[in-house]
Amino acid sequence: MIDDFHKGLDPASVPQDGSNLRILIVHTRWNSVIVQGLVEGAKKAMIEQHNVKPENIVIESVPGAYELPFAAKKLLEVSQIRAAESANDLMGNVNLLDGLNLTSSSSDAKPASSSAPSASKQAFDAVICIGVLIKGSTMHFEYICEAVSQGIMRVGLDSGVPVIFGVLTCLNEEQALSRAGMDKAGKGHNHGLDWGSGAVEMALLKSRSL
Ligand code: DLZ
Repeated sequence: MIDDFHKGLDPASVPQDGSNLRILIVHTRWNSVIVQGLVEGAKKAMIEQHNVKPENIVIESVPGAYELPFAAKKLLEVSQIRAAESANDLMGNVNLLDGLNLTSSSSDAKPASSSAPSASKQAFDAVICIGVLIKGSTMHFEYICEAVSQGIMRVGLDSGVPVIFGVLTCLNEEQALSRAGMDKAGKGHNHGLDWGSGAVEMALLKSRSL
């Protein structure tokens, strides 16, 4: 047994400053108590360890884990279109969402004279998908786990924006509670903390010039 065994993610070798990042958390409403603990963990790490501004963490919910990849893809695309639209506004007031059948109000577009895009017009730099899947007595669990893990990876690779796999795939509720740091014995570790740090590190890696 290693004496200084550390559960979870070791810190990166250099500080990861997230003060200019905008992060999307999409979480499920299935297993909501445990999911909420994980969401809080992710927020805590981003704000307290990486200086992400609380107003730059956007939180959306979906019914279950199966819906996570679709929501991540759609919300990411909308944020990218809004950011492009905002950049366009600075130059010539073209609204890219017009005609795309996406819910956006052009009334909140900035006038051409405004200086920098507001934080809400910055595209997301990373997405964290958070959910808890607990095995039942049928094959449902296996199908959903496979679909969700593949779907989340696909959104990240297709978009070029890191998408963190914050989905616990547990055999029972005790395992899930422990991995959210909510077990009675207090020996668990909140994986949400690691997902928050991971999102910041990957967002910075995405824009790093090597
Ligand atoms: C249906 C279902 C079941 C049985 N279990 C879970 C679960 O443990 N965790 C979770 O996030 N979602 C579950 N769902 C819902 C599915 O993810 C999905 O929302 C529905 O199949 C509708 O597409």
